[in-house]
Amino acid sequence: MKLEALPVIRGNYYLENYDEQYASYDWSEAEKNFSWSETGKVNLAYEAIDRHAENFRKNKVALYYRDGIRNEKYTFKEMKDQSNKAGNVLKTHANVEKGDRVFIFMPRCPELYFSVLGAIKLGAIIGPLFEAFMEGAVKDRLEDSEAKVLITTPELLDRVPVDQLPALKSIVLIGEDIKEEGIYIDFRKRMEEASKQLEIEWVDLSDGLILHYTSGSTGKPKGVLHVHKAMVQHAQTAKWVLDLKEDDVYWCTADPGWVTGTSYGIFGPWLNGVSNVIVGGRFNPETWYKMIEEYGVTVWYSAPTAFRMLMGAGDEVIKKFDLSSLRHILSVGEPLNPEVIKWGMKVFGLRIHDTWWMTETGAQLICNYPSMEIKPGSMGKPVPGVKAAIVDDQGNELPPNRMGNLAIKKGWPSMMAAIWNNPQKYESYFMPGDWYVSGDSAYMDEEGYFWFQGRVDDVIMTSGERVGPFEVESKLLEHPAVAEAGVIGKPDPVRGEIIKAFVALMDGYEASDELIEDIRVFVKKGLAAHAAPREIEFRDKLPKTRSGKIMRRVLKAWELELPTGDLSTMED
Ligand code: 6R9
Repeated sequence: MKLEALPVIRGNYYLENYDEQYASYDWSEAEKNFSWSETGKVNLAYEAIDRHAENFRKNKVALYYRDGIRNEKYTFKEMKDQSNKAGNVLKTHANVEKGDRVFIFMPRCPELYFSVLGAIKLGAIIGPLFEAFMEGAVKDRLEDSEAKVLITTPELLDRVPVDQLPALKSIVLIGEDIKEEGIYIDFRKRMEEASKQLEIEWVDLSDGLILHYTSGSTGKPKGVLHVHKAMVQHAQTAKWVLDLKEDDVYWCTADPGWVTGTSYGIFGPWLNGVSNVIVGGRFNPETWYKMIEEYGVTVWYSAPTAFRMLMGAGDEVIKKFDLSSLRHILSVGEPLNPEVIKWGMKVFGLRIHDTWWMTETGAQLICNYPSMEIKPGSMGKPVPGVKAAIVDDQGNELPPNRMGNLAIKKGWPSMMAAIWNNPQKYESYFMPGDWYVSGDSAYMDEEGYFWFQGRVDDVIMTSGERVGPFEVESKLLEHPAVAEAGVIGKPDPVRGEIIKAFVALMDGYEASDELIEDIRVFVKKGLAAHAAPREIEFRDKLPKTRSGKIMRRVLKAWELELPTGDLSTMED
């Protein structure tokens, strides 16, 4: 589905002349922004925090933290002190050394950020976990990574099967009335007495930084390892794509348990010395708008599900807030429906810019830049220094408008360095020709814009026609009764597959045969006859990952009455 291209919004961008910069860009240019290119002393936490604490940004606010109870802010100098203290706590009481895995399992709070940075300063590999993980999910990850230290809260402790984790040597607890016996350490008490002086562990660019566990369609979640070198791309894309500048107030809504919440919730903004808003607690439309108003958020990075939920909350609530500080909005994680972009235009007067990347890619690769025309429904074009293409199953590049595997030429700075303990899995991502194969299917149009079609295994073949579930889902979402939609191919003896849609209805709508027919006709008229779902089933809620992706494999399992497999990344 192609909508008419919309014009560029505002000037003054880093990528003013995208085509020229794309043609000539070399990542070594971005490396020159870092002192390590001269000193040889590398540590991401130094570049993100200490460097600013020692320059004119010393008293600039680095972190605005807010939840239902806490309302705090920390300057770069204070962040340096706090992360040094946290580093000292981990070093002195938990013997954290370079290369150790330090996992963090707790809700967002300032201490989470102090300890993440403190652990990185020691050269440890951090492993952030979603607070909603249950015991099995926690165990799988700590076991596979052989985590030595876990930082958590007393409330979450009963989901940590300590006696089944022999590698786990210390548990740092953040909370009240902590008893320091056995392997338990009271974070707050130890922070009070910790020194603000910490000697940073200088590492190599190829040393481990962070492990993010991510689920595939089969097997247990795998640990995607990123190294310090990724900072080059975190910093550079935060300029090009997020368009971050000195006076911006930036808010990324993602949790650090998801790669977006680290690459762009911690590293990207702070590597650029930008004030970063972190909001804890649950999603709530009023609270979210209030945060934008109160902090004067200028650049906002979120995800389609969140935008759709805001959309579902109605436009009345928006009118209560002054959101005029916003100048740039971005989205990641799943297809951004043109419908949502239209809504964004209407209520914020801004286009929401889609960005495509993955846990494995570590940073943004294909994006709608603020400086270029965006095409709603398209993910945009590759960032300079990144070669993207559509390839067939043998690694041959396909011409424009042909659907195939979305692939990236190996070697961008933030590419994953390993799959933890699983070299075979790592190798399986690559194809002859040095292509990293994403597992997404897409096509590229004549102007070089990439259009997402689905995960490779989600694409539907019906009566010989290829149908991307996203297109159908997008169209379904335009129907006034549809709140959420997930589309799968259901095996069919005649047509190969037929299109089946699972739909959650907006409040105030009742399931009925008339409504089913109305929705079917709507898609048929709006998209194509072959794209209209032959079957529509209503459900109260659809299964989604915590980052908002409709879990089509769960829908498929429902449909075929098969086991649903690993659900550890599913939201509550
Ligand atoms: C950052 C992140 C990666 C998968 C990816 C794709 C989907 C991400 C998207 C998108 C359509 C976009 N995805 N961004 N699909 N348009 N702009 O999301 O990482 O959780 O590893 O997911 O998400 O299918 O392959 P991760």
